[in-house]
Amino acid sequence: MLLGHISDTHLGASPYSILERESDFYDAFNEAVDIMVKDHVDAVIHSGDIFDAPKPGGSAMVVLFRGFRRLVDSGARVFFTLGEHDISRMPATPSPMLFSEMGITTFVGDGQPHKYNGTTFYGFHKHRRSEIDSLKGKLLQLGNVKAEGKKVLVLHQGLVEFHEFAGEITQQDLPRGFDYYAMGHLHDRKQVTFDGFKGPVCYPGSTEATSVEGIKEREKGFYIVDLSGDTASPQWVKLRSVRPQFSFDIGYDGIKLALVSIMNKLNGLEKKPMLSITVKGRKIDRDQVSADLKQLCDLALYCQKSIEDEAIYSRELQGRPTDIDSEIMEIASHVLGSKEAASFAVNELLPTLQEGNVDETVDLLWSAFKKGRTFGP
Ligand SMILES: [Mn+2]
Repeated sequence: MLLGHISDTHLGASPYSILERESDFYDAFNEAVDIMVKDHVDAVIHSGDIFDAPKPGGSAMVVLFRGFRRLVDSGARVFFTLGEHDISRMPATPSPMLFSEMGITTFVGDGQPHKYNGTTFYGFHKHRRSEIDSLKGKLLQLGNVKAEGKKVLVLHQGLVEFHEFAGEITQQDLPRGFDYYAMGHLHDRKQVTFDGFKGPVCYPGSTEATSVEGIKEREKGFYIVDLSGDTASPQWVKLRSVRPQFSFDIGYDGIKLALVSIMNKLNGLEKKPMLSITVKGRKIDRDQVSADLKQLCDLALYCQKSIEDEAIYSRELQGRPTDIDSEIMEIASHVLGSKEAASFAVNELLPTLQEGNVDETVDLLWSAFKKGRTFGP
């Protein structure tokens, strides 16, 4: 059994509100479909965050339909679960369910066994932080299931081992004995086989960079997994249609030379890149720098510029606190009027906000309110 494992396609996203960026997400998804069709995969797993929003636009729906249709026509069965981006806060049928209604995909986020070609697929839809205990209970029960042949688990959750802040469960919460763990949620690719596990735990990462990921050099892709041997063998496939992104730190003194070498690096790219440029130095002539950067930025689809003048920063840097964490807590306590409120904001709300998970943050606020937690001074 050859498996295609894709995740976090965020169809419909358009970072920085750029139309070309919306197309980039479709390009990346379509390229992954092309490769999976060419490689004759028997099954495809999408691990959630299929769409960028619970109410996707027509373009995103059509791209997804055509992609899934091509996979099905090539003989593959398509399985999927839901991420937090697919699930509305208002109780409603998530948009990707339309495609299982039409019979072209199978929803595996229901915790039930789905048998196909001698392999059993289990999965859960995204559980938010307030629902995590219930998910842990269900995962514990999965540890006891007996299935003939291979077993695959599909989840859209972060593992603490890979991401301290975006993590919601640990590897201890995962049932042992599965041949492959098809994970979604973390946007950077990860692969590890933990001690005592039968198969690897794999995050393919997002197929294009969403706006919360910032602008930096990176690769995007997905997995082709060979399940025919004793142990699963995942191969990560890089997507070539992904728009190039670069982040450069330039010294003010050598700016002209640095710009020439960067322009050479950007030559011959198929898509105009996303750029983040930081110019560092002392007593920077900002108008001159803007003029210098213009030629470079003209080569880019989007150019994020920042100028850090050490002559201005040095006074603050001298007074920099040795323990930044306690400094943040002190400022937050001062602003919010109590230590409890500061701890709630910094330790609980900030980590999820840093990940851009506004929904999850609202969840935390709501459950704190329901539990009657008070933060008075
Ligand atoms: Mn995602």
